[in-house]
Amino acid sequence: MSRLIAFVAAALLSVTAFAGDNKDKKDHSMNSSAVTFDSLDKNGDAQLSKTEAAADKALADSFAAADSNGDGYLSKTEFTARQKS
Ligand SMILES: [Ca+2]
Ligand SMILES: [Ca+2]
Repeated sequence: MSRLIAFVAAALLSVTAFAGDNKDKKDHSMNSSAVTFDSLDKNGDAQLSKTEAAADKALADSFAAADSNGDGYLSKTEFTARQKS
């Protein structure tokens, strides 16, 4: 009986650890990567509008916080500052 409990507990633990691990890896790769300012700036005006930022969900979610001067656009400086924080 206690062996069964130990087995179930171990199985649950490894499942949670695995899931947590996976999620972490995903988040890191999303933050560090692929999506660059230039690739998001579709119209090439050196500012990201909210529409352009919407292509990157993480950026869209933090758009207001990243727009430190509150003009409704992200400059390259604002975009870069957000990535560091
Ligand atoms: Ca733009
Ligand atoms: Ca701004």
